[in-house]
Amino acid sequence: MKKWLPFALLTVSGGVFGSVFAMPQFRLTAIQQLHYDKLDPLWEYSGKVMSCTFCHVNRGGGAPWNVFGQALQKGFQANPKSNFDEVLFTVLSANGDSDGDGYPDAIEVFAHTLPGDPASHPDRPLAELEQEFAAAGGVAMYAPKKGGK
Ligand SMILES: [Ca+2]
Repeated sequence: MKKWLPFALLTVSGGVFGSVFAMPQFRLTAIQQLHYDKLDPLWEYSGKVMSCTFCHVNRGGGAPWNVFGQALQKGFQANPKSNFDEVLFTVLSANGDSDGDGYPDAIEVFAHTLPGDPASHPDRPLAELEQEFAAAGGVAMYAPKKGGK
């Protein structure tokens, strides 16, 4: 009887809460911290908001990581005691362009393109986006929430 319990739990959680439980914590944090949850009221269930290729090479996630994912890994190595949300904010605040497509990572986040894939980038002039980004609050919009999540 006992050996069936994990299977039974998987079946139950795979139903209603499947997407939420299947979504890794880093992705859950990033989606909310970068306001991607505002794109779809059912983001927790659709699983389509912010693809794994935001940080990973493969659509299914896991190793290897793309250049933006590697920037986050380096951030963790530099500050091993930091939480993910702090590392993410530090990397975005550095105003780097991980994939070298001419659009800084934070601008790509703002424009909903992939900061780790040079084939994905905004199709509008950088100066125009930078102005909009600054008017919306700039990188401070992506600061970790004080007092934890
Ligand atoms: Ca890009």
